Amino acid sequence: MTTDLTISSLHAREVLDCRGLPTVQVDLTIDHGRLLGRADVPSGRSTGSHEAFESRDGGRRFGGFGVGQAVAAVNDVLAPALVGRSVTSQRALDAMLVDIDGTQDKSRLGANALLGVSLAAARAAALSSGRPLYQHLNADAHVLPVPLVNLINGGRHASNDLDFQEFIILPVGASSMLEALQISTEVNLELAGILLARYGKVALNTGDEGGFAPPISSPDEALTLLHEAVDKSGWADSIRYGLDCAATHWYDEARGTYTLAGEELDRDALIDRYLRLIADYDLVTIEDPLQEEDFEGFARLTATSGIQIVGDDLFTTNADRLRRGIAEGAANSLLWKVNQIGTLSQAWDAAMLAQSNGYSVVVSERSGETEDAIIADLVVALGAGQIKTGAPVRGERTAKYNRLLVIEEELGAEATYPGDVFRSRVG
Ligand code: 2PG
Ligand code: MG
Repeated sequence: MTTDLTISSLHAREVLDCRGLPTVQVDLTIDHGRLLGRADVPSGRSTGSHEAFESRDGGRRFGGFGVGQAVAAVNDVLAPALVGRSVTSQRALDAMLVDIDGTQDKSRLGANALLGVSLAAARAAALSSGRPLYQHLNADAHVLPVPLVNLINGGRHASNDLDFQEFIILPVGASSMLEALQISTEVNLELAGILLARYGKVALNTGDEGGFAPPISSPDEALTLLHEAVDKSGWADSIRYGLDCAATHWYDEARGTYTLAGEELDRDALIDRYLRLIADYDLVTIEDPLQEEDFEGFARLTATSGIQIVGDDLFTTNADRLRRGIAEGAANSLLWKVNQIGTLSQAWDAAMLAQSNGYSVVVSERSGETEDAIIADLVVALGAGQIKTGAPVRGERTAKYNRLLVIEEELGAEATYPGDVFRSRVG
């Protein structure tokens, strides 16, 4: 019996994310309701200003964070238009979504409405093919990602005084996803012990992505803590370090300066600071070192640092902004978040543009996630070789890691863990 690929029903509801805030969940069925694709939409806290529009209701309900309007957009606008259409071509379906919305930034219906439908359709189509999503999207998919494991949280993700948002370890010396998680967990346990001994119990509070949020303000201190934990764990040879500075969020636009741990720095002084941190702490990747409009500063740091410089707020998974970055040599890596652009096909195109221009791609969670693990399939489908999905704790983060462990097992001998060559696509 052949599967009927036309959409038989499309329905959205509000569910809660890991912050306890509402988000959109979409159910899309095909084959006369027999196959159900379901997807949840994530949400950022330290968002870039060029991200697609996220619809929130405002008012008193859920403190203003309700997504009732986005849900209604799916149920009342998109469902009548899409039921009876096919999920055979993701590209055609996504084009329809963009058309129906009719705005550049998806502000009529909300990117959170559109993305839920886009991802649910991809899941339904994969089910009809009888293959897991990563394989449905790329029959040759076999590259697991090196995780950029965020063990210390700061910035908007934590209630401490660290300006940088994420202090990251990369277990590049692991030989598999499972070993990468083992190493990361062992380091995290050592880190907990060090924090407790040095600052007391308060230091074991965690931030939005499950990393510790100790009461410190100096980035040197945070990086030293990571190094100490790694040394104690015995894995020093297997680990490199990274940062997401999310610099837009501690940049003072009026003064044109950054305030880092209480010290006011202009752009060039901040770049010098990064060069020192790279040398002192073995950093191999820095995300958003400068504010989101400073393409020139990104280009300068990219040229002088020799390491991976990732554009998140800079690019917002938007091919137009990435094209400008490529032309100007700003960054050499794209942070890839599907909800920044709002459809799977547009995000996919941005990743292809990056890869074909020698930019690496780091698939990323949002700070507001649910137990939906779709990015695990997407990172393997893209062969991106890098994923950022928080600390190895808490259900909304471990859902992604655990899905990667299943994929690694499914791929068996085919599975490739890129290790040291995480920057080059191993596809
Ligand atoms: C980031 C992300 C995810 P948010 O800045 O890279 O780590 O944070 O989802 O809050 O934008
Ligand atoms: Mg970021």
